[in-house]
Parts: sequence; C-alpha cells; structure tokens
Amino acid sequence: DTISVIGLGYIGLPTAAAFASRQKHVVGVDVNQRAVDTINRGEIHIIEPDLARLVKSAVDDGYLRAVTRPEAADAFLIAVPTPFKDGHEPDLTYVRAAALSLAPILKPGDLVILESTSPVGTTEQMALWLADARPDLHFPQTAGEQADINIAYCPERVLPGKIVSELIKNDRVIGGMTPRCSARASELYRLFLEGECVITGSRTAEMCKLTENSFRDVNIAFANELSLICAEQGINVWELIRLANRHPRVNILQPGPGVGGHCIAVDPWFIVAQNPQQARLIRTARLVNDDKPAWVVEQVKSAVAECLFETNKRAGEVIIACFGLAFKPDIDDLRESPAVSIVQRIVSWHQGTTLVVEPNVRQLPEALAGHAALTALEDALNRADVLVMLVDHRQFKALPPSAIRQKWLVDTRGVWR
Ligand code: SAJ
Repeated sequence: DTISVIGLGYIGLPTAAAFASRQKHVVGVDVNQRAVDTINRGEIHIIEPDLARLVKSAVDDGYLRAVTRPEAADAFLIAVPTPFKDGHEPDLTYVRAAALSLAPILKPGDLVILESTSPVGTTEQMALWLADARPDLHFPQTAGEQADINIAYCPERVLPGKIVSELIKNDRVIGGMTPRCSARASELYRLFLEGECVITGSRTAEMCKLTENSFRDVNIAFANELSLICAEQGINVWELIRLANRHPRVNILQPGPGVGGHCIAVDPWFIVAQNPQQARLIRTARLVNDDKPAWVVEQVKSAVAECLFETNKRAGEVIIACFGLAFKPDIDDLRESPAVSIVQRIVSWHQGTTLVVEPNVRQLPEALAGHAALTALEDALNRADVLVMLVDHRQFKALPPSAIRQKWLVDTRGVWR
C-alpha cells in the first residue's frame, strides 16, 4: 500500500517520515521544487528536533520520496496551509488545489484524509469538490457506507519543537464522514500511533481542533489582561499568578509580549468568522492578545523617557537592547512573532541604537536588517541603557540576577525581575 502526503511542511513532512519509518512506501507531494529536492537528498528544509534523522533514514531506506505532482496511492493525507484573508476569513485555496490535484488519480477504495486546520464543514466541502471532479465515483455524502472513496478529517495537535514525539504519542481525533471512513483512517494512523484514536464525525473533529487552540488563546488573553491590570495597580503579575495557581482549581497561563506562531493567533478567527454573533469571548481574547505588542512598546517608550530625564543623555545616545525574537522560547522560528513586531515598532521610533540578542539565529530578519544590530548577550548587557526582555530562552533565564544591572527594564516574560 502506498501513502501519499500532500504538503511537506511542519506537519506533512514529519507525518510522511513517521509512516516511512514503519516501512510503508510514502510519496510526499509539494509544489515547492526546492523542498522536494532537499527531501530527496535526505535533508530537510525546516528546523525541528529529531526530524532530520527521521527523514534521512526514511529516504536512505527507500521508503520516502518527494515529487511535485501527486501520483496514484491508496491513502492521501492533505496537510497544506489554511491561512486567513483580510477580514479574518479562512482561505481554503490550498485545500481546494490539493483536492483537485489528486481527484484525477483517485480509484475505488482510496482514503482521503484532511489534516489542515479548517473551518467546520470543510471536509464536506472537499468531498463536494472531489465529487464534482469525479462524477464516475461514489462519495460518502451521497453513497454513505457504500461510497467508493472514504473521507475523514484528522487534525494534528503537535507542538512545534516536540513534533516528532507528540506526533506518535498524542491521542488523535478521527472524524470520518461515515463510520467506515473513521475505521479506515484509524487503521492507517495506528501504523505509527502510540496514542489512542478517538472516533467522531468530521464536523466535530474540525471544531475540536479550533477549540483546542482557542482555549489556549483565551487563557493566554486572561494572563495578558491581568498583566495590564497589575501594571496599573503596581502588582507583580507573575507573583500574583503563582499565588493564585496555589488554588486547587485555578491554573492561569503566563503573560507575554503577545501570541505568535501560525496556529493560536489564526484558528480562533475561523470560529469567529463562522459564528460572529456567538463567539464574543473568543474574538475579544484575540483582540487582547493582538494588542499586547503595542502596549509593550508604550512601556519601552516610558522607560526611555525616564532614562532621558534621569541621565541627561540625548535621545540619539540611548541604547535599547531587545532579548529574543522567536515566537516562543528555545526555537528559531521568527514567523508571526510578537517579538519581531515589537522590535520593528521600536526601531521605527527610537533615535538611538537598538541591539538585538537572539541566540537561535545568525542574522536578523529582513524587516529589521539595517535598523537594529544583532549582538551577543554580554555585549548587549554591557552597552544598553534600556533592556527589553521578549522571549524567555534558556540562555536568558540562566543569567544570575546580578547580571541585570540596568535600572530600566521592560520584562514581558517575568524572568529578570
Ligand atoms: N504563550 C504565552 N503564554 C503561555 C503560553 C504560550 O504567551 O502561557 C505564547 C507563546 O509565547 C507563543 C504562543 O503563545 O507566542 C503560542 O505558543 P504555544 O506554545 O502555546 O503553541 P504553538 O503555537 O507552538 O502550538 C499550538 C499547540 N496548541 C495547544 O497547545 C492547544 C499545539 O498543540 C498545536 O498543534 C499547534 O498550536 C497547532 O499546530 O495548531
């Protein structure tokens, strides 16, 4: 049996490699020729612990190869991006393109699984696109259990930085369009899954994925809102949360510079777009988290103003050092990072030098190149007047309190003060 994985990004590539590691023949499909060439050399185009080793052995052993156009297979997994358009409407262009690309090669008995985070109803929509393209085949929405093609929605829930282990260990929600679709999909994932397959319908499975990330977003928004309230009241929000979390039924998350990444800041909008009247808390949480970077920049401006007042320096002489650019600790992923957006806003207004310390990258992203200077931790601590702590990387957390001598510190993660 051959498995085809369409979309070889952060989810598709590890999934393809996981099947290949169980001696299944896997054909990975991606429109990006460079990604395809890289994988066929046994290398990877993304950074994720353990993935390089897994892909290398899959390719070397002949179980995984990559192509740019889908080939016939027995099971197809679609793991393509589902971004949103302006106005926060989900954009299903890539799902539709993937479905239409495999439609011509479908044959009776095939299984099609959608893994991409999607608004409720997308799997049914995908089945309609396939049925339109292949009137000669029977699909679950009309043929039910007698369908030629089995279709299911099976979301991933892996944490970037721990993808390979979570892919295998996490329980998996299986949303078949019919019970037979669910049974076929479970059978497939059981090839590598150590977690359980939990069966439901496709719409509930779609909503489940959106719910998980919205839950986290709402809880982070609660912590971020507390950080604003505590700043007004002169209370240390991290001490407050530590104390409140001693209650047996309270478990507050950590405030930060905002919410980044490609999932938590996006997925709640899918719920809001479909349910604008009902999704009031979910929408507000998004807005609270999206407003946090602007608030942090205001804190930096106040710190610089105090520094100018107390030191008699000129504005152009004040040095600001920003610590961390990644969207969360101990990764090198800068995409959709609130830290990057904060540093961008700082350099657009600050007249003096802005230093950046990011131990996980070798160069600044394009948006900052020429406007800030990447430097070493010690150098920034020696030279800066104002410190801005943005990401709690382990190198920063390991510093002794005596290393932070500056009076002006904006600490969005609560690790230095
Ligand atoms: N963050 C905080 N405070 C916290 C926790 C996180 O400010 O207490 C921030 C982080 O700094 C980061 C953002 O939230 O900017 C998101 O980070 P994360 O570690 O919470 O999540 P992601 O985006 O790396 O991965 C999430 C996970 N979802 C949940 O935990 C419910 C993961 O399991 C999903 O598979 C992934 O989204 C996805 O692909 O949907």
